[in-house]
Amino acid sequence: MFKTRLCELLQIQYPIIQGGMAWVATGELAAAVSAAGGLGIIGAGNAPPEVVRNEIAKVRAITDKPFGVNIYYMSPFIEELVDLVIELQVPVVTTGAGNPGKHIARFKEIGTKVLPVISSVALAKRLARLGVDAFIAEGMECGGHVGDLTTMALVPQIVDATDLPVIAAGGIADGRGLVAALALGACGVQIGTRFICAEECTVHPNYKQAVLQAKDRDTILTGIQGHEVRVLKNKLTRKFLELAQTGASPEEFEALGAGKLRLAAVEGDVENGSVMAGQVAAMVSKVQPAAEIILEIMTEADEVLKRLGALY
Ligand code: TUI
Repeated sequence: MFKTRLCELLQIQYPIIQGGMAWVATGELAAAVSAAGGLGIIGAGNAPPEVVRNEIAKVRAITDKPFGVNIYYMSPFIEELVDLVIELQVPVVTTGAGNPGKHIARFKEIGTKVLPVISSVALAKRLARLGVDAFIAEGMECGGHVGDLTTMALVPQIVDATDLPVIAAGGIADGRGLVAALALGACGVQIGTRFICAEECTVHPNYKQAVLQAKDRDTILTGIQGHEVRVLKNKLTRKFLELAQTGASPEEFEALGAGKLRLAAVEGDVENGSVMAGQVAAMVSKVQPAAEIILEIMTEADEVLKRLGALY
């Protein structure tokens, strides 16, 4: 099977990193993905540092392979999380929903690789100057908090704007998506939605079922412009649509969304909770071990590459 620049950078076997999904990507999932040769990532979300410390310990109890922590920049615990990641010498940090600029020098000092998730060329250019190691270019097909551009449009523009490695995210669930990402100039992929249905993922079983049952048009963007979140349609998204009709304030939108990801992911209330998932949810058809997901993706990518090679 092939290797890419990403495998070298992160010291991993396969060019696949797992999305750092808040409340979903716990130590168990991250450990399984890393042990299988990808890069597992703990989604810190809004969790307090002691919870994240515990998730890191879980990973290290299972594997000594590299892994990462995703830092969500709207978390109330940003500074404590940065301190924790540095104290525990976490090999890789991915960042989301904000600019990690002021922390990059501290991560670099101890050799932690910094991979910001970005959805615009402007941010890529700014962060490249500050010494990040690679970019995760996330298109709006992804689940959760989204930017404006699709993966197909965003990835090549980021590739052209920087010499750093680019990882494609959003709309990728299988080997075809991985090869497409490579064609766009990426050196790997970040996959979230398919890993929700990994056996080792500790999210509530109802959440996995909701992803398994999703059809092509079952996701929708909720929230106010500039802060849209992609989720599976349910009772909560109908309430969001009703609220939009009334010309509600940003505060009212925020109040409707508060705590709803936990409600779905932990409590299993997938009707009133926020079931974040990408447009590829319909391509996820079974619960299977993380290692099997990775092997299937790599085997399919090999086949696709051979099929394309045969065109010559
Ligand atoms: O972070 C994500 N996706 C997420 S975070 C999340 S947790 C959540 N929970 C409840 C409600 C809402 C969210 C769910 N999904 N993706 C990474 C990402 N980050 N995409 C785009 C960005 C981004 C946006 C602005 C990165 C940087 C940025 O910087 C602005 C600036 O210039 O400072």
